Amino acid sequence: MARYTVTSALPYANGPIHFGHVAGAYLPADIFVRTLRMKGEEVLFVCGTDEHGVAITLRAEEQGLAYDEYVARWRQEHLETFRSLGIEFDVWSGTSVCPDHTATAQGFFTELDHGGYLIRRESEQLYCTHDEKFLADRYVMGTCYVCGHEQARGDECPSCGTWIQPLKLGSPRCKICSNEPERRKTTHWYLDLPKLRDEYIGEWIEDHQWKPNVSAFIKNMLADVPERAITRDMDWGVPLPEGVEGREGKVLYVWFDAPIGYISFTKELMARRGEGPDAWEKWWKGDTRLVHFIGKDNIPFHCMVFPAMLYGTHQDYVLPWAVPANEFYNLEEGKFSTSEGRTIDPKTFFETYDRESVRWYITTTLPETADAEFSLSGLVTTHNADLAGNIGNLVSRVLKFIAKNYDGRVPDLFEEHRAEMDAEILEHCGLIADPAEAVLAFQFRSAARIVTANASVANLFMQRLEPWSLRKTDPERAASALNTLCQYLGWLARWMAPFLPEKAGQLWAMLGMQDEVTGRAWPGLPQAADWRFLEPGHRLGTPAALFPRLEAPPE
Ligand code: B3M
Ligand code: ZN
Repeated sequence: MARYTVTSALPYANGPIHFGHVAGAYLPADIFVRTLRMKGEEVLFVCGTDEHGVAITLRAEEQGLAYDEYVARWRQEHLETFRSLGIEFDVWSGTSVCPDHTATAQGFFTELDHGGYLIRRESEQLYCTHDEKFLADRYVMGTCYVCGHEQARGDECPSCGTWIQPLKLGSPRCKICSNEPERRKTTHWYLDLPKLRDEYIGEWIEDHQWKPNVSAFIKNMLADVPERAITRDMDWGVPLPEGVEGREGKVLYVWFDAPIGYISFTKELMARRGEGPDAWEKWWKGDTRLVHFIGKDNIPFHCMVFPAMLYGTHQDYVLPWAVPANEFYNLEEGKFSTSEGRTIDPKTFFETYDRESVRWYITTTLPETADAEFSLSGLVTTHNADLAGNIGNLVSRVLKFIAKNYDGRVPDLFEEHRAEMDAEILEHCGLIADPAEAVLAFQFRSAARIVTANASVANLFMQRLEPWSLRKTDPERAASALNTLCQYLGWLARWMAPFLPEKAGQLWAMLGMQDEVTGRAWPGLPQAADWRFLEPGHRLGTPAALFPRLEAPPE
């Protein structure tokens, strides 16, 4: 038994969730968590919205909304998107509303400061005399000094990806009023990443086992780690702790407070459950495996910056056990990107496509080792092949035949046929693997392939035994074969549950089971001695088409 603290990247409360995000950080996490729960592990699954930062204040201002009102809309919208995909967190909160967030984030600041990991430094920054404010990162636009792009933002150049130093931008202008800003002195706090790296984190990163795509990325970064500013001149965010000199008008940088949200949301949940003031600690300080599901653009923060912060507090926080970051998931030919207008909104999508087909298709195409692509024709082909053709066909042939010819009850198993049936389905038809092993290795595509391969086993068994014709020539052998198929469908339903929770539940009900399939223990692989759990004569439910075939999408 182990304990797992599982997080999915906190989505910005600033725009819709796309399938790209779903594939990167949410669906794999949900499958992982569902598998762990069925395996009887202790799991906490944390998420919520990332609600601070300049990108958000800018957008809210554009729309004439108060910041809190603006982020509340997205917090709700995201939750609905996740629900529509069957992604279920234990806690869903937001960094501007979680009651524990301010104190927790300020605590990090104070502890890092005590540890000598914060540097206070005066610097020049662009200031707009018209709007009377310092222009934090994206409030400045100008010409990129690397590629010459004229619409570079003060934090990043959208054309070449350079992390921009705003003072170096050519022809800088204020994003709000377009006037040219002036330089003024201001004080900021910097996280001393070089020191944290040299003291401990560098070595930890070198020694840690990372996913290969993560490893390459993170080890390259180590050589050149900058001190990073963790404060901003603005009023939307977590204020600096009381008593810090010069704190007025400053908040913590969004990337500093956001990952701390994982911890403050945990505290919020434990308080809501009435578990006592220290209950959150077992998820962050005790013996737990911390797993961060993220997309690849979040690797530096989750593999280096946040671990450095956790370590630097000297509060015995655990460091990540695994960061199964995925590559990018593209939509047909272009990136999922609001600015380029190429988006598929999962919500409208579900009017045409079943959420389970979408979960399945995304799982089978996850960008685990390389960028991957979502296409409608792929969704339809995969649904028709794996779900309608393989699993759905199997279920309906078996259950309808039994409904019609055996009064909807599990047929008898005749003792003289037991060994033959066991050997046939458990050995000769190609049953090879337990999908949970691939899930626990973060190989979700391969886990899904194992589920379909396991379903193919039963299809092959049917082809070889042909219970429909056997029924006329050898009724006892036919009944025994169908008994075997019913048992096997019960295993298949449980294997499907983390991936296709709703359909697995429907199959489970068609088998006449009264409880929740997702609440069942993980079955592992069947063993000939005791894998039959349905008694002969057990009344099955009503068979129905589990996965109706889909039409080809419009060109
Ligand atoms: N909101 C970035 C993103 O959505 C950021 C993740 C925060 S995780 C602590 O890509
Ligand atoms: Zn201005």
